[in-house]
Amino acid sequence: MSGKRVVTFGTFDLFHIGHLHILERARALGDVLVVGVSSDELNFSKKGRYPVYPTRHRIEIVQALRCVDEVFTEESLEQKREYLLHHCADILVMGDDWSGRFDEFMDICEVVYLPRTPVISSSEIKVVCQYGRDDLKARWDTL
Ligand code: C2G
Repeated sequence: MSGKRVVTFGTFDLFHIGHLHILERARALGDVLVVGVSSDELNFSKKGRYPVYPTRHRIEIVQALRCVDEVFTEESLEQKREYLLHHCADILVMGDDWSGRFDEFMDICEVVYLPRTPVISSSEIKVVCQYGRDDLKARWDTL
């Protein structure tokens, strides 16, 4: 194995342009992009509800992206250090909603927080599905 390995984590539910853009920017920081997709159970334990799409679907969607090289299931938030070591991370990338939260791993890899894409999120998509997207359309067109 050669090249700089970038590792990132996420749920990637209702996959949207913000997800794509962070994965593309993460991949551009190195040569190999490894994505830990959080399991349904991890989401339930964290948020008290399951994602809309089951783990298998979310993994298949992320795996199919041109910018993604490897995917694994993130089963536990507490195992981040093990995941980073196991996947030989040179860089850990997260969106800046996680700013500072993963600084403890700076002893084993570089930690980079990239700016989130504004306006769009899985939660907002759920709202749009319920109420329509008229007010968001103009903002989404700028992304
Ligand atoms: N993201 C982004 N722009 C958005 C929405 C999300 O850049 N508009 C980024 C997030 O910052 C994150 C990644 O996309 O880095 C995945 O986002 P989520 O699916 O919301 O994942 P999250 O619930 O933050 O799970 O161990 C950490 C968790 O697995 C992260």
